Amino acid sequence: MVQDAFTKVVAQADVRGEYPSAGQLDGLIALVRESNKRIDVVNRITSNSSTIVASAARALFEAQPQLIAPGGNAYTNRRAAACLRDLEIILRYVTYATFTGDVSILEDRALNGLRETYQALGVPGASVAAGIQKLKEASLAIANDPNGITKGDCSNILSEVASYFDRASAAVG
Ligand code: PEB
Repeated sequence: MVQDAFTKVVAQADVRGEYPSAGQLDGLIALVRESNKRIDVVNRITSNSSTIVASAARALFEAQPQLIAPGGNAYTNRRAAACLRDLEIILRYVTYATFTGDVSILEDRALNGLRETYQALGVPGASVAAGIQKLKEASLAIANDPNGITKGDCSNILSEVASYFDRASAAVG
């Protein structure tokens, strides 16, 4: 089920028939307090998404040129386009997870069954996983850019974002 950080706490409390714990409330208070960072990160990734996808694909094809050579899974423009599209979809779901502060939308709507889909299509999952790691690098570089933004400690939100990319690459790799 798709949840956000708040819904998740409430749903867990309801299963126990209890109020949310003090620790859970502290977590949600911290989430609200830090929410400008979260929204800034989502905004930066979203508004640079085509640059991020293009540079991740370029880096992937540079590292694994056999993918775009005759016989490779991304050979022909149609399949290279499908590859870029897949990276774009993953990036979009990572931004949704970041925005909601919860991995479930990424899990349920993108990663669930993706490994099996790739196996059935003959798309090399390990290469997709490598592409997702390139997406992560490109996204974090842009999110972490100190220019044009109030300086602050963004290590928590950036490691959370990194964990969503890692989850996605582990799901297909
Ligand atoms: C998943 N990818 C492909 C297809 C689907 C997905 C369902 C088949 C249908 C189609 O082509 O549109 N769709 C995609 C996704 C969601 C979704 C993530 C989540 C919600 O709905 N080939 C490579 C690279 C890699 C790649 C390693 C990184 O060599 C991707 C990019 N995906 C790739 C390719 C195809 C594909 C389809 C090349 C086309 C395969 C083919 O038609 O032979």
